[in-house]
Amino acid sequence: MPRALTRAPAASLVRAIAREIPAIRVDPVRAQAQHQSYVEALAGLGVEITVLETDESLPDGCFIEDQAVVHDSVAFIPRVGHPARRAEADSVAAALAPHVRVVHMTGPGTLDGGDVLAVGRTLFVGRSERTDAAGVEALRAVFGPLGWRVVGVPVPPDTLHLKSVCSAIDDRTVLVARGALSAAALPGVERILWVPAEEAAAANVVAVGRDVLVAAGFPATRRIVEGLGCHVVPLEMDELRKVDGALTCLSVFF
Ligand code: CIR
Repeated sequence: MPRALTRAPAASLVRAIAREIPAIRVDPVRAQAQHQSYVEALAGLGVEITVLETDESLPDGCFIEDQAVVHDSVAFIPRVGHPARRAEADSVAAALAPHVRVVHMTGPGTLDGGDVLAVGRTLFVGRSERTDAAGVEALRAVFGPLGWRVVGVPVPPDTLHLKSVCSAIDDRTVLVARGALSAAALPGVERILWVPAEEAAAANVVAVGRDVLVAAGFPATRRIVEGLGCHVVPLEMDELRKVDGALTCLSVFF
């Protein structure tokens, strides 16, 4: 049974980092409801969920994906790119420690889990505002010896993370927002499905087998995913999106 770690948004989400000041302030209660629907959807697909305690001192704490990269029973705990989010790591590492080997990033550099896209045995790593070359090297030092190919990918300047504009559906298929990346940026990926630019926010999906969580309100993306023979689970994400949250951000699978 797949397992995922999550943490519900705190009331302090109003102080979360946001690329743009949202026209309307984020409503934590609505964000909590959207998060709860996400957790219920994963649980309904047979994912065993561990929920970390909500912590008011961590406004971005629900975006747990950034704090750990887990593969082959190894959890890499990065130094994340935004200093205000570094206090989130300890509770994530502690929750994973009973289940996987935890390796902390100790050298220079930074990396956010939202920049790491796993496709088959390749980890594509966005070079972004949050992840630098040393961060990519630190990840390579841990996963390279385990047989992972680690490939750096430049992320467009106006984009938070690599996975803000793409995500994997299975070991050979990646959904990409048209105009954000070229196919050449993802060498070796067998099938790229292009989400229309106006639905770029929907390129971030979570696949659990052939069931795929897709942000609600993006009909073209839904049709693309259904065209693969997948079952789409639509989820309202507009509140979390105000503070740059997307579906993958809300969990760490381990
Ligand atoms: C941040 O700026 O760090 C948060 N407000 C959003 C993080 C989203 N995380 C992700 O896409 N993996």
